Amino acid sequence: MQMQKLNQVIQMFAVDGSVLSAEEYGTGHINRTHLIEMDQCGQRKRYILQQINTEVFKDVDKLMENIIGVTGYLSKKLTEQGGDPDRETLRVIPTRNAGSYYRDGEKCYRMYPFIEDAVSYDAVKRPEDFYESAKAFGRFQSLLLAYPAHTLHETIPDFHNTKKRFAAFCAAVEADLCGRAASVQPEIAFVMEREPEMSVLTDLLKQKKLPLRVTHNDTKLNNVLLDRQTGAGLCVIDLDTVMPGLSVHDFGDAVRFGANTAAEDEQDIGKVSLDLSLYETYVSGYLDGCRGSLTKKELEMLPMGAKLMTMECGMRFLTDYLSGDTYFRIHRKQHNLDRCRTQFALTADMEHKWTQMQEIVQKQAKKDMR
Ligand code: ADP
Ligand code: GN1
Ligand code: MG
Repeated sequence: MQMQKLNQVIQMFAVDGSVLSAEEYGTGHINRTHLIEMDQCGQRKRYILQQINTEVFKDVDKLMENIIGVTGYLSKKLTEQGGDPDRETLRVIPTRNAGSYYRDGEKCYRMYPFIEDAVSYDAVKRPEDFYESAKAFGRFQSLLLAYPAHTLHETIPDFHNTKKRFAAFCAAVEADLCGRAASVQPEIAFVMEREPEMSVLTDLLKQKKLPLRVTHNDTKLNNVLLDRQTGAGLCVIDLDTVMPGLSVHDFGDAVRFGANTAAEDEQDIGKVSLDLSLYETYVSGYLDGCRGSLTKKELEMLPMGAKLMTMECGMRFLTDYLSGDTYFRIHRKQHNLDRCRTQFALTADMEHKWTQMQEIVQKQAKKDMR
């Protein structure tokens, strides 16, 4: 965004001072994030300014209503528990006329204070960090246990309905908008072979064997901030997809991203595998964060959550590749195809390590079963 435009947007928010610098920030695939530094009477203060992706989030009023509701609730809970709401939850900065975001034609912007002395990682460097991220996501879920879930809007309908994602994938293969289907036959076959599994978790939800909870739904490692000094899990961010959902999906999405021995877009598929030790680390941190709130069925289904989130994500990347790369931001040709291939390689490795994945959960859950 041009500096002049940025200045004009920032003017709309209830923040004082003048802009010292602004730079693109983070590696998210959906929104556009800027780190803004302002001078406030000689003091430097930093903010996050985000342009919300309105192609993905069609109803920004509802999206922001969710975020205001959840962050307000978390802030109260944290205060009650002696936490620090200024660092442990996001806070939406209102616009000058008390709105939760600023709309300029098709473009929508929101602002948060930048949480200082915190880090977020795109890959696990130390197992302790992964443990802390798991505990933070588990804690996030347990803090929201009593949140009135019915007041939350579905910001992306059927976001983790794997069965519907499969149907959307089949439609994209059929439409073959870019004529790419012929070149990805092995990937298409990989999905088709696994059709029967796609509905396992949604069926359990329908049968009320898995509880609907308030979940984050996008638990990538870089969506949690860790304290720079102590390394402790600090603040769960990227709250656009906080909706009623399944705990096993939150667990699974984090595992697919963080316990992969390669990056999500690695081009050398030989480098992709499930790191069982990191997987165990995540199980242990997540259970600690959830503080005994997971049911026996949820515990049993954690490995399935990991496998289906990996499968689903790969399928979504492939759907986007077939449809002309309109959803996920790409930085090179075939970026979505590379991403899809890592997810399918990881799914296959999980299938290979299935018994160990189950045994690890059983071992860690012994202290947790109820
Ligand atoms: P996206 O939806 O595009 O993934 P995020 O909300 O995750 O956007 O923000 C992108 C990155 O910006 C995060 O990974 C994190 O590093 C950083 N970030 C976002 N909000 C804050 C904040 N309030 N304080 C500090 N860093 C933040
Ligand atoms: C997107 O916004 P970001 O980069 O944290 C996507 C997730 C995918 C992820 C894959 C709203 O997350 O569902 O798992 O990319 N978010 C949305 O990296 O679709
Ligand atoms: Mg993010």
